[in-house]
Amino acid sequence: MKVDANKGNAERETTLIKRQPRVVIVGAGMSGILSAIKVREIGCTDITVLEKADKVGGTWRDNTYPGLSCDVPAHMYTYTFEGNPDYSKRFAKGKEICEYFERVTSEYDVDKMIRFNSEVKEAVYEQGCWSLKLQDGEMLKADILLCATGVLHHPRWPKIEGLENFEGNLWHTARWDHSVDYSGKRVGIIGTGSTSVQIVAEITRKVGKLSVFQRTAQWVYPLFDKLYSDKEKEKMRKDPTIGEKLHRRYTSFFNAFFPKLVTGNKLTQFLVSYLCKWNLESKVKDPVLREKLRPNYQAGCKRLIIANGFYEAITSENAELVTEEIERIEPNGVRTSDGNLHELDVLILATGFHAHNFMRPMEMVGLGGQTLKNAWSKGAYAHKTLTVPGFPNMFMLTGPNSPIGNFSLININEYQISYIVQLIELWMKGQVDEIEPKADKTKEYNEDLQSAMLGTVWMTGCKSWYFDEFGRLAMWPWSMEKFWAEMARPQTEDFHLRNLEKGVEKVA
Ligand code: N01
Repeated sequence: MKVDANKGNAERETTLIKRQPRVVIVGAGMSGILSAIKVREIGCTDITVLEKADKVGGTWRDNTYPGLSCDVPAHMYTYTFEGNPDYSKRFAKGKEICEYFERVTSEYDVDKMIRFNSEVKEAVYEQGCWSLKLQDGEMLKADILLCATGVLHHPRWPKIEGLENFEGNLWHTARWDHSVDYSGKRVGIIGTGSTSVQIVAEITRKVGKLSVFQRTAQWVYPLFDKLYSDKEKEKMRKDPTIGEKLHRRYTSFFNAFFPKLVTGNKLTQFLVSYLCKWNLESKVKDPVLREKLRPNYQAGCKRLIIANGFYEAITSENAELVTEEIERIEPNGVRTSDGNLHELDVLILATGFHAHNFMRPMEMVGLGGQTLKNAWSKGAYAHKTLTVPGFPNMFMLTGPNSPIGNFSLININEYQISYIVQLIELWMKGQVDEIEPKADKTKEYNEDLQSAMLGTVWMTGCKSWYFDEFGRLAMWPWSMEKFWAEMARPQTEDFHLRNLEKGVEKVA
């Protein structure tokens, strides 16, 4: 094990730890790996990570499409306690990021805690204990349940007539079919979100013809990339403080920019809009194409795309932007509302994800037999993104209303886990058996969240995956400073902290 995380912390805590919880973490993506490390740091020794796939990495394992990279600077997209001097460039490729998570998993001995091919189907809570049922019927017990199941995880297949009749090759971007050689072929891609833009930039030069089906134009913010030379990487390897400084610098830079775009800072909005317009106007010379690509809403309303190469690709001779509505899919291609059939050999669905499922379809039954399906029947909600009334001793990473979209998820998850472990420590000290957020505090919190949404850029007139199926904005409407402050320490008065033996609530 690279860092003896057990040792330092276990020594710190030994005198305080009265009992060991059985901790189960669902998911071995970036938040699950982090959770395992951080829960072990407070002295937990009985930790199991259940992963339904056969590898770690979550979204970085599932997404393998050409051009996949991270639009958050790589040195910010690492855990604060473990840098990566080997990144090839500022905005690293998906493969490198996945390799980073694999390395951390093995160097921190998280692999010893993981059980692969273990999908949790059901979790039932009773008297301080979660009973988990796996896909093969095996049962497992947990005192503490951590759901690290990710956000952009369930591919969204569009409801388009005739999709099932397409006779060429068809796949969703998150399930890329590497057995198909698309070079020289007629390829269509539906969608123009962050994923599509990266793919278009990469594959246009290889395909025979590319048809990009755009329903809504998107603002594209220029990505200022940089390659790291062997010399620079060597320097970072020798001196880890360089990577740490970069991490801090990018975090402050990002914070000065993208979250403020959301919360209505006029200067940031002006700068971001200016750079997006400059990007479009300087790279797309054809006035007709340029206007088709120009969004009619404010930059940042939809998730801002940060990318290079898209405008260059879409203006190349073998690419066409199709803005007519898709009428149906036919065996040979896509029929649009102007009557044209766009004949295709390959059709790629860059149509995004069901972003509001969280740990569902896993079924959860909490206190008094209430189900999560019921509790969330009008939309997913949580107390401070982490806990749900009626579901004690259960904590979510990147739960509802986490500040995703415009910040590094790693930063968000590190703050969330630091809050969660403080509550787990109460359990370990024997002070409480059952930790459940109060329903009235959660309601109040969610009312504040929704009223704060009114002032955000997301409400300025566009549709996006930030809205759930009930039309509620499922995002974080405040500053990152507020998020960091809220995650610093749990307000114990927000929770029922129960001693089950004595049947009383305890003040921790
Ligand atoms: O998905 P999206 P994505 N007919 O939902 C269109 C993260 N990410 O996979 O805008 C026609 O953004 C839809 O059209 P419209 C990032 O957070 C991160 O691209 O709804 N079109 C849209 O154009 C991102 O936001 C990185 O009108 C249909 C597209 O499909 C999130 O993932 C890289 C349609 C879906 O766009 C999701 O991005 C990549 C239909 N029936 C992604 N249905 C990083 O670098 C949907 N569309 C970190």
